[in-house]
Amino acid sequence: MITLAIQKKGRLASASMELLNDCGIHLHNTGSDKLKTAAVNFPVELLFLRDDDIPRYVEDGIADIGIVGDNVVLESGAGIERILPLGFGKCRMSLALPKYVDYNGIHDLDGKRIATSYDHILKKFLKAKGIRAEIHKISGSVEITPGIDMADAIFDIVSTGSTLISNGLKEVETILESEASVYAHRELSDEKKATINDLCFRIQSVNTAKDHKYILLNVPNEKLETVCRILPGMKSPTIMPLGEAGWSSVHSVIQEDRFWELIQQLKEAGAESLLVTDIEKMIL
Ligand code: PRT
Ligand code: ZN
Repeated sequence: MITLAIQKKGRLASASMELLNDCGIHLHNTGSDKLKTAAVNFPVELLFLRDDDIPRYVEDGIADIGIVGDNVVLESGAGIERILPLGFGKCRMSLALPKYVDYNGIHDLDGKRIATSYDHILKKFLKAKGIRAEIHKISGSVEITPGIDMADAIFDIVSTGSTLISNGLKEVETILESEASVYAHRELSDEKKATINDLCFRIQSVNTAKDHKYILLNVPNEKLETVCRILPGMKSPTIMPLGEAGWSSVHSVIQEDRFWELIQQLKEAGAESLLVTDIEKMIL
């Protein structure tokens, strides 16, 4: 049995629960006020926590693993191991200034007041760059501080950038990229490691499937070679003869992020009747 800590409420909470569900892990229904719950069909118990508490719970071994943003783990300084990035909760941590202030490089921040909730990450970064600045740690609404003359700059999480824009700020330096990841306690029994490997295998199969599409297309035999050269596939594509003489059906798997580009190329190469479907699980 392993204990997995996930965020109770917030940006990572529903994606974490959805991921477990996609992995075929079903939970005992314990209502919305739950602090912990066990799965009915997998040896895992879930702890629902504030995201800031997750690194410490994993470091102390109260939870064996946790799903939490890389930014939160770095800020906590917890000695835990990142075992699997998950591809959701993506964001960056950046320095931003009022948009009318000139910016020529990091040394412009020397002697300035910077507001942030992430003072450890910022301190480390400024030290490495040899910048002396006054760090003002505040717990929320960092983006309003330059407007009320509490700070000259901010260091905060950015996703679309619209919060910065609506507060009259511009992003000037990205210090780190972050996403939700699985982190593990440093010393685990072999039995727990095996269960965690099983869980990570399921997660990878689900996430790889999300990044790919299954496609079927009809191709005149004389164009097969050109079409197959365009298709990356997992190995080579499957080719089957169609009922109509001189035509074949080609099946393959393509990456979601190259989808539109490849479809266009395939059409130009003579493919017809393209059918595209989602893949539920994919094991490489
Ligand atoms: O209650 P609890 O402590 O558990 O949650 P929380 O309020 O501390 O965190 P929560 O749920 O807001 O975020 C959890 C994690 O999601 C963060 O630690 C990041 O790893 C990740 N994440 C991804 C984000 C964002 N995107 C994000 N956009 N966290 C916060 N934001 C905020 C940001 O602080 C800023 O105010 O959204 C605003 C910026 O968004 P844009 O799109 O306008 O740039
Ligand atoms: Zn938090």
